[in-house]
Amino acid sequence: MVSKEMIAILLAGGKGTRLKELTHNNAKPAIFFGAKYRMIDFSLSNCVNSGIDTIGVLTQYEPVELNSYVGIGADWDLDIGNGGVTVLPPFTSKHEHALWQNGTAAAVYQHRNYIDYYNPNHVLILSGDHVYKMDYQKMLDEHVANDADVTIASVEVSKEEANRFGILELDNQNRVLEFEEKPQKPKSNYASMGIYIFNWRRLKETLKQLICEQDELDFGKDVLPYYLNHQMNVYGYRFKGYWRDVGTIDSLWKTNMDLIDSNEQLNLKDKDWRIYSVNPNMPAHHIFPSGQIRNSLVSDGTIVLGKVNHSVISSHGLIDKGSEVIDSVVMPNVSIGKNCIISRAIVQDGVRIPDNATFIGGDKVLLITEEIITSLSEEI
Ligand code: ADQ
Ligand code: ADP
Repeated sequence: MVSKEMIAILLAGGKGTRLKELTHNNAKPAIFFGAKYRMIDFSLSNCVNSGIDTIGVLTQYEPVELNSYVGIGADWDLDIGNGGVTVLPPFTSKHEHALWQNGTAAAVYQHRNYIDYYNPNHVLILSGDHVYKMDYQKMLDEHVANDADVTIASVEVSKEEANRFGILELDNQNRVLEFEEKPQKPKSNYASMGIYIFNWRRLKETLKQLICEQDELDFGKDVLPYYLNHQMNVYGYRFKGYWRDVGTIDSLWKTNMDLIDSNEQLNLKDKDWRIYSVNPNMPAHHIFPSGQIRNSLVSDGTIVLGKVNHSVISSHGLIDKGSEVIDSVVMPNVSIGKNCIISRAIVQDGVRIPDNATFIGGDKVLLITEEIITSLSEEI
């Protein structure tokens, strides 16, 4: 077995409660995005493009769909011998106290044998629900040059959203002076991206010790504060590109809309940094004579007889005659009947909207689910 310089662990087990029904029976990283993708495609593709060929995907919450989607990783060119992508569910053994992995760092510690198998110098920790393009190799170069114990990727976020992130203060050498996980009153809007490179030996020793002392172990809440309190080398990596943590209905909608409105920020046409996805193998989308599409993304197999404006429409959909879809995100396998109006909404995958329905979102984006359609038809 050849030792690897760095392998990646992709945390894909969170419940994602703020995405409501979209995550009822589907893990957050398996959620559809941008007409062609699922959220996890971004982190997996970034790994492949950065030359990282070994990725452990830690699952926990509703992993069935994620499992079948990732498969053996062939769609990302990760179906290789020594490494590739491995979906790692929680397990019990005579050494483990519990099946349930309480917190992100506890989950990583449970899978230490997987990591040890590749004997890496460094471990890259990723989330499955971020939309971005990033070269992790550049971050590793800085991590090694600084002789860091951990390097935290960081980025500027909007002031209004700063309290949903870990907030950092860096000095001009990029050393982390302060870190606060989701503070109620953030001191700045410089945020942790939840992406870390750890020296593996150091991390394993630390987790081994901490796991005996507490039931729950999170990177943001526990491990980073511990590193800082024990004067370890904690550095930040200043990421400059487009990055979004898609954790709420509003941010999911906005990030989809960014693909139309500011597509130069996250250029998905870049041949040097491709975002791979599982191809649904469907015929081309078909716009009938009554159909009209403006300023929108429309994926394969979708049939358009109505009007689509400023929207993101996934594969295998139907937008029937007389209907209008405006400022909306439509997930795969959705059928929208005749004479409907859908505006500022996200339509969950598989939903069938009956004829003559009107759904108009306001300041808060509307999530149209099967439950909503069923209750509507019961009222009639
Ligand atoms: P959050 O994203 O809120 O903040 P957390 O809930 O710990 O952090 O989840 C991180 C990732 O791990 C998510 O992708 C989640 O789905 C997954 N996950 C959670 N528990 C898991 C488990 N037991 N097994 C496997 N996967 C699990 C973090 C940082 C912040 C930072 C933001 C940036 O803590 O400091 O600002 O990320 O998005
Ligand atoms: P959100 O913050 O939108 O609810 P996250 O994915 O960030 O979603 O995870 C929220 C919290 O739920 C995290 O603290 C995570 O540890 C926890 N969690 C992870 N898996 C599960 C699960 N299967 N059931 C309940 N909570 C979970």
